[in-house]
Amino acid sequence: MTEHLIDPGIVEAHNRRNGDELAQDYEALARALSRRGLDCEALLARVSALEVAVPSWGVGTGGTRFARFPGPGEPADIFDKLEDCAVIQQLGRATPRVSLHFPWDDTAEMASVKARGEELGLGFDAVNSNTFQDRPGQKLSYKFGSLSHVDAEVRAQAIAHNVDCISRGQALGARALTIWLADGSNFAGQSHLAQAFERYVESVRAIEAALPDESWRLLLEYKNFEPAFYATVVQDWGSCLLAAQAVGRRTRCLVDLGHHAPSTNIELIVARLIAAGKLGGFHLNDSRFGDDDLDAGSVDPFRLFLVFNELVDAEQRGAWDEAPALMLDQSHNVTDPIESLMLSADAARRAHAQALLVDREQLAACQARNDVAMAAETLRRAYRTDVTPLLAEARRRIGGAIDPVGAYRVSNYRKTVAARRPQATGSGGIV
Ligand code: LRH
Ligand code: MN
Ligand code: MN
Repeated sequence: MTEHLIDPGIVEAHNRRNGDELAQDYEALARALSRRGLDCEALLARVSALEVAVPSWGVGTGGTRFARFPGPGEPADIFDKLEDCAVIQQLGRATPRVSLHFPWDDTAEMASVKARGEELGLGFDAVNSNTFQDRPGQKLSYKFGSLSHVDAEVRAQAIAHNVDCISRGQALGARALTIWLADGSNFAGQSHLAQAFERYVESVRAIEAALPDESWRLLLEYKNFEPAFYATVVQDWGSCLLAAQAVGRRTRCLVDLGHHAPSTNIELIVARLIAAGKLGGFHLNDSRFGDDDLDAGSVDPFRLFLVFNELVDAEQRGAWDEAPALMLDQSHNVTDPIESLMLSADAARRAHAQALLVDREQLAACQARNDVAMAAETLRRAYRTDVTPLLAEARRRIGGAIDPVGAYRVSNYRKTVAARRPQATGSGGIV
């Protein structure tokens, strides 16, 4: 029996209040879709199956390198974080797994973390290593790099940390390790560009060799800049793909949407990685300038749709051996993280639903006869469809809230936890 942190009676009352309106809207959508030859119920089943993991660090208030303004009732440890993640799942029903980050989350025994997750109805997604910060008492510093460091001893320390993350992941029932590498240089000449990459690949090979079995995945993130401002070791999908291909079958690329220059065509990168058989996963978020980590779909929902359009197309063509893992990776600096994460999971499902609505036969026919206007309009027609009732009905049917943020506000959850969790101070950056 899952322990619900929000009284199910509150959710039921909220759904009763909004139920009639939803029923009418859902029926109208079903009628409109059926005129287009689409079965709303079949679509609902597909949409309900889409799951997005939540990062443990996402439920804390984020920050910039200038300041952090923590809200009331911030989670103080991994158990508090799990509770907030459970609320997101209870109301939104799209986020059944949590992704942990070490050492941020290694303050407790993994067995008790797993047990608490089970009580709350949560599983565990990819674990994340951290060699971009030095932890207190750490023998060697990562100031000049970690997996690509010039000193073999530092590399060995960073490899050992990643291997430790894998065993923590095993204890949690996770099946993937994600590595985001901050290594790079701030000055031309500071680092040998080719050799740094070779050292990185060699280190990742050692980590892949430590994966427990064939089902495990090693997901490599790339990022165009920051914290290194002259050159980053794994700066783009090209370097990431080279690394994944050099390392082995279980190593794949992870596309964090925020890790690209503003005008980059991300859906094209997605198509290329699928073609190479190396698309392992996503960190969903949105951005206007750089790695802004804004809520998924909040700046450019059309781009999110185009990314999902590639995924649905690849799935329908049977173009991959397994679907990429989806996770949110955002920094909530000015919103309640629980609200942002619920809205972002909804944005992912919305983009997925819209992508499922694309008339692919018509699109292929337009492409074949170079009917550019109608090809573009075929995509836009799917994108313009308001699937809000479908997303709400999918939640309602399995006990979630028709309007997750509305129900959350009525529940007073934040106020309740603020009364027992210590108020966090504003110092420090991310969780
Ligand atoms: C840094 C970053 C990256 C990781 C996360 C832990 O850019 O946001 O995306 O996934 O830190
Ligand atoms: Mn990321
Ligand atoms: Mn990032």
